[in-house]
Amino acid sequence: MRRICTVCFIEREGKILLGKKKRGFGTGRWNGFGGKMEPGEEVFESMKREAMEEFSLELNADRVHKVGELDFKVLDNSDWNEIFVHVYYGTCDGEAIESEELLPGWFDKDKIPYDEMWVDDIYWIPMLLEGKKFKGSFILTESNVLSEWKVEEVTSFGEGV
Ligand code: 6OG
Repeated sequence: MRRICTVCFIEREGKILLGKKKRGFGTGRWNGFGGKMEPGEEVFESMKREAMEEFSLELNADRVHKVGELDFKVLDNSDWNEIFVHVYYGTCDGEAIESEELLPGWFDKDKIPYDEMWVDDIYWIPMLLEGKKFKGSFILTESNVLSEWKVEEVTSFGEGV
């Protein structure tokens, strides 16, 4: 199965907004907000929907920008899943409000809780925080063990996924 997802990181006053996943895939881990794209959705439209559903935040297309593409192969309950993730970074107004899916938390850039996140994050979040664009590919298990990874800095992204 191949899922196409979004993930978005909001910065405000030097802090980064993360969400602790309360249910479903990745429960208990901090991550940006986002999720699986619905059929027929554009990338930004999908992320805007997730921002509203998960944090009651209104995203503005001028204030968040694509910074990364990540390709995962995840061994999950003895099945290999492929996950492609569009990564966005930017800012927005409004208060992030807890939902059934996510608990919000604001973190200093030098205190990102990598040990409570997906194991791949430490290889690309520092690039995001430095304003770089990147592409990464990872092989890992749902129990968060990484077996192969590669991340490279890029200047742009091609069309399509
Ligand atoms: P739902 O399936 O709950 O969305 N995501 C990952 N993020 C990181 N950092 N590492 C991974 O390694 C990931 N796999 C998925 C994409 C899942 C959310 O989690 C992200 C989505 O934002 C395997 O709808």
